[in-house]
Amino acid sequence: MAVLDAEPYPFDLIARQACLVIIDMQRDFLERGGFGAALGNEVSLLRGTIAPTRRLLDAARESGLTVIHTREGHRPDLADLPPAKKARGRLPSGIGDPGPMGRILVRGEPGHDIIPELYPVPGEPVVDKPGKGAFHATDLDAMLRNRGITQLIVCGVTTEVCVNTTVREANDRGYECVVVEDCVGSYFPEFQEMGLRMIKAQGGIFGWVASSQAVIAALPTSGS
Ligand code: TIU
Repeated sequence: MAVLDAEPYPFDLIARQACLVIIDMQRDFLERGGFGAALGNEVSLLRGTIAPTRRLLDAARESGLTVIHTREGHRPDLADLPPAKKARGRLPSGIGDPGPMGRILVRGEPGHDIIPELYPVPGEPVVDKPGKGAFHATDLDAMLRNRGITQLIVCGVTTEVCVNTTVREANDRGYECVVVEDCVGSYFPEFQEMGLRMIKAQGGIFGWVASSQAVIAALPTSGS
């Protein structure tokens, strides 16, 4: 066990029971021409998360931590796309429609895939999720339980949407979550701040918040 410097109070990290979960670091959210941009967002605000997440991912791989990636998206036939989600925003070009990186948020299309900087390596599961939360309609919970995982170190985008939804789902299922403040990003600076404050308020109502430096410092050196 290692003590991880976190808010609202130190977190007791048990590396063999912990998993790095990287949420939706997909081209559709982080690059121009994708779904994030179609919603009217400036994607450059998210790109600051890439370098610290890369450093944390390297350290997690080095120390033998379980790493799981998620992607938000839908089947090519859109059978898993709720009509309400398709209609939301009244977008001229929305989910399933052609865009500069292929059909928007559709599995198998270039825009749906994970950015090259954080691409999974063999052995790291990728969870394809149709919703904002990573537990809804996926096998993530089974994967975590099969591996004896009880602690999630959470990175990804966006802080107030898929990260917050996933952390709330995980918290209700009994997992302890540490959200890595410099490895989660929002298109809205005020939502970034509030998204993190909502997690750690009230004695850590949904979990803990820590820096990537603090997480890296608490990881075991490989083999220990
Ligand atoms: N729009 C927005 O902020 N986010 C999403 O739609 N998905 C995720 O956060 N992954």
